[in-house]
Amino acid sequence: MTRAAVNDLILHHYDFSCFAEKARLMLGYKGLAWRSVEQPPILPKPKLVPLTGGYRRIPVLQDGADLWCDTKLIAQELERRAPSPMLFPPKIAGAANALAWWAEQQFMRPTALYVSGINADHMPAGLHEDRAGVHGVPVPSIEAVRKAAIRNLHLVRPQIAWLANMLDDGRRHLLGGEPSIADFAAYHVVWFYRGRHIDCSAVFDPYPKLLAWRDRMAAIGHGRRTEIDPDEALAVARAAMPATPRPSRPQDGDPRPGERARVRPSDNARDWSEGEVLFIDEGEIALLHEDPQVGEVAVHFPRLGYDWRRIAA
Ligand SMILES: N[C@@H](CCC(=O)N[C@@H](CS)C(=O)NCC(=O)O)C(=O)O
Repeated sequence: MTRAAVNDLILHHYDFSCFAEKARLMLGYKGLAWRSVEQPPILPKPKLVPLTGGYRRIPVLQDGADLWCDTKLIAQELERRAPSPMLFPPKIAGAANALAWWAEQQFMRPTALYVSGINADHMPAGLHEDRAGVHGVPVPSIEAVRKAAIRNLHLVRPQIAWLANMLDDGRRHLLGGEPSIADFAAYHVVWFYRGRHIDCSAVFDPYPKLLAWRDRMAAIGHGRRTEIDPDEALAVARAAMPATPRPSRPQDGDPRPGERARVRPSDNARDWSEGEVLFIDEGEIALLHEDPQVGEVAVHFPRLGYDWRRIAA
């Protein structure tokens, strides 16, 4: 089966998701057309989970019967399909990936707790309860959500100062003149402060260069977006076969193609997806999963930030 054209891409997302904003902006940076499926922000997600075999997070990229989970892998898939402009310029790829990892692993969570705390009374129904489940903690009282804001403000302020310092010499982007994956990863965290019921972006006011960078990133836009119904995305997967994978390069101890395995995020929303290993290398593991609604799908995960287990035959 040949790969579909770049504009056959479907993004499963919802508007206020910050990781989805990173994906939307990367699609815009690559100048791509894409179809948009709005998924619910909380469980149940009956039109997503059949495609992913259990993974519930947003965003997920789809092309036919192939699904890419996690924006780290979505970024790499977009780079393969549309190499220019680059998200991972070779000379700075290490620094860019490391900065992106910091932004998403350390800067994002206190940001979410700060912004959600300030907006505690204005979040969609059921969100606080759902996110407690995602993070495996008891459901907090609304008072506890409010109180988390001030504690987390003290954690985000020094990190905002780091970001501002990186831009202080007048550079247009974090690692030079052009955006890299570091900018997209840091930008979507900064984006999250804005546009909530109570806007929280005054924390950036002391840093005009950071604000100018934020506005430059926002101006990249989202590419060409067309809305489709979630059932259409399920029908697309049902009508297609997973694309032929690249040759695998398993590392020591890895499951081999053809073995059964399961994979889940190691940080939160730790729901397993299970299937036959279709592809594996140092950066990615793809499972062939079968679902009565969509038939066979290939569900692709990054290695970093994910656990896997072999399933005995
Ligand atoms: N590492 C993941 C993180 C994705 C993530 O945490 N997404 C949030 C939304 S911004 C999510 O899915 N929350 C739970 C949900 O929507 O069900 C990525 O890069 O895609």
